[in-house]
Amino acid sequence: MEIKKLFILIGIGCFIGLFITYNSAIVQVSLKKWYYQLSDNADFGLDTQDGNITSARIRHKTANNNNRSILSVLRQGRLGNGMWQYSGLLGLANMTNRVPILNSGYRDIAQIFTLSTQIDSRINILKASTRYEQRQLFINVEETVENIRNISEDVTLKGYFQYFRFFSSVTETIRKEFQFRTIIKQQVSTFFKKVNLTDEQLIKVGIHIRRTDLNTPRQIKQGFGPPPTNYFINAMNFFRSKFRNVHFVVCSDDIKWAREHIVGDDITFATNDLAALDMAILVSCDHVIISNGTFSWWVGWLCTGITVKYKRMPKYNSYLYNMTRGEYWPPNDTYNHYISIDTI
Ligand SMILES: *[C@@H]1O[C@H](CO)[C@@H](O)[C@H](O)[C@H]1NC(C)=O
Ligand SMILES: *[C@@H]1O[C@H](CO)[C@@H](O)[C@H](O)[C@H]1NC(C)=O
Ligand SMILES: *[C@@H]1O[C@H](CO)[C@@H](O)[C@H](O)[C@H]1NC(C)=O
Ligand SMILES: *[C@@H]1O[C@H](CO)[C@@H](O)[C@H](O)[C@H]1NC(C)=O
Ligand SMILES: *[C@@H]1O[C@H](CO)[C@@H](O)[C@H](O)[C@H]1NC(C)=O
Ligand SMILES: *[C@@H]1O[C@H](CO)[C@@H](O)[C@H](O)[C@H]1NC(C)=O
Ligand SMILES: *[C@@H]1O[C@H](CO)[C@@H](O)[C@H](O)[C@H]1NC(C)=O
Ligand SMILES: CC(=O)N[C@H]1CO[C@H](CO)[C@@H](O)[C@@H]1O
Repeated sequence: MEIKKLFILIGIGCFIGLFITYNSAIVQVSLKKWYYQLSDNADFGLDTQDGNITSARIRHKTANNNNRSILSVLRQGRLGNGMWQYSGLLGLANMTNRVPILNSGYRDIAQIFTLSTQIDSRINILKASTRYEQRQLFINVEETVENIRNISEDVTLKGYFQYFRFFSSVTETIRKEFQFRTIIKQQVSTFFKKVNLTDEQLIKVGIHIRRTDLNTPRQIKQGFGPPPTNYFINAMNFFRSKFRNVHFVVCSDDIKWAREHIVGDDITFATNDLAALDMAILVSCDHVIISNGTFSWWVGWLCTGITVKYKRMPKYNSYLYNMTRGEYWPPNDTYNHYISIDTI
């Protein structure tokens, strides 16, 4: 009995020790390695040499590429950030010849889109393995790739990867995977029927207005601030003069503000509780008008018509602007056409 208690105490002590090591390391920016003893799951392994652990590795039974190291990414933020992290993972796995695996934090994304990447909750153990943390200030794809290549073990990424160059090598794959599941598409068509916007002749323009969490002085200074009202008015007038039969569909986290400031008899306000449904509604419009925010970025990227963005977003020479070296918006291509509109 006493011995059993002692073992339990030692166990708890080790756990706390690991926990503290793990958490204190999160704040560091450089490479860190953790080794973690697992005994009861054959799928996980530790490489040892003369009894010393040399690396922690997950051996995947299902993948026939067991000799390729795994890449995974922590899940942070909401839908838009989850999409960045997923596409960053796929692109970086491609560039570093690794097997991408998702932790169970990605279930929400997998419920919205049909992802090719396997979710495996056991991947959480990689927290205990090697971790590579994206440097906050610069989004440097080449350096990230080199850093990952320099590690032979499995790697868990931590970061937001809000930069399209992270997934440029797999753009087509991302486009294919980020198609809404049938159940969401059905909700979209139910919505359009409910608000009587099924007329094929009608040019539908989605407007995403994000305000509530972007309005602090710090965020505005950093280049994140919400676009001014006049931007939305000008953007709407751009479409009103371009097409005869245009109707706007507004999705916003501040629908009260939107109703007060965005006026006209050619507007429908969507009041859904589901971010994914809002995104699907906006993307299925012919064209979109977007705000700041990762959610808006993805709406603009996924919509295959014209994407109108605020000309001063991100603010010139701001933190956000510098972070992507002025390349926050991807170039126009087969699917994307960006038009910038100002307040004047
Ligand atoms: C294993 O660890 C012991 C004790 O830390 C050390 O003396 C020994 O050199 C290590 N062996 C290898 C192969 O690293
Ligand atoms: C994987 O590694 C094992 C042990 O290192 C080796 O025996 C096996 O041939 C390798 N498999 C492939 C496909 O390279
Ligand atoms: C990377 O992506 C390209 C384009 O999809 C593909 O042809 C290639 O096989 C991928 N490489 C790896 C290592 O996944
Ligand atoms: C990767 O490893 C090489 C060779 O050891 C080294 O020269 C280089 O600086 C490393 N790169 C990074 C980004 O740490
Ligand atoms: C639905 O919209 C069409 C125009 O697209 C209009 O003619 C019709 O009256 C509307 N129906 C209802 C019930 O509002
Ligand atoms: C962004 O870069 C410019 C030019 O290098 C610099 O003047 C400016 O201070 C930078 N902005 C921030 C927020 O670091
Ligand atoms: C896309 O094309 C438009 C012209 O139609 C141009 O004004 C805009 O700068 C281009 N956007 C990008 C990101 O290159
Ligand atoms: C795309 C982007 O950078 N959006 C930012 C808008 O502002 C919010 C709140 O500050 C940020 O979290 C987003 O990253």
